[in-house]
Amino acid sequence: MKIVHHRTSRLLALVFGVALLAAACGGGNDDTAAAECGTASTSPDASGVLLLEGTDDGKGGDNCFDFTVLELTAGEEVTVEFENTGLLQHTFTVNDWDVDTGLVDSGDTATVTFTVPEDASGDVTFHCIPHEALGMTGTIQVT
Ligand SMILES: [Cu+2]
Repeated sequence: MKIVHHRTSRLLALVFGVALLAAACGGGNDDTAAAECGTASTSPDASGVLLLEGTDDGKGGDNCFDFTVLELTAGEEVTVEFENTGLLQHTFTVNDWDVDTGLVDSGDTATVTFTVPEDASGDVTFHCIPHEALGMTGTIQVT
């Protein structure tokens, strides 16, 4: 049995190409296109500001949040400063709470302020609108 080693540059080109194709088609479930975004968590500072980035995954993909778990408290006011340090346009969007930055260009920062609903609990999903299908999603853990 022959073992094939992918050359890094070829693999990166493939991942990027598939990502573009999937984004253009608005879908795609090819596992090779899914970003590996990690599981880092964060929470707002004492003044309610939460810094979040739309960024790359360090492996050639461009469709990650730098934190994929946000720890929020029911009833608290949160200001998300969403910086796009990636290459493509990204959003920070919480459908359940009508929160959306709109498309943010590479290098730009968008700020959105919202109040976590008093009756919220458990896990709420956030995502980037253009790249949800590529795994650019995260979880808000409400306590
Ligand atoms: Cu995105």
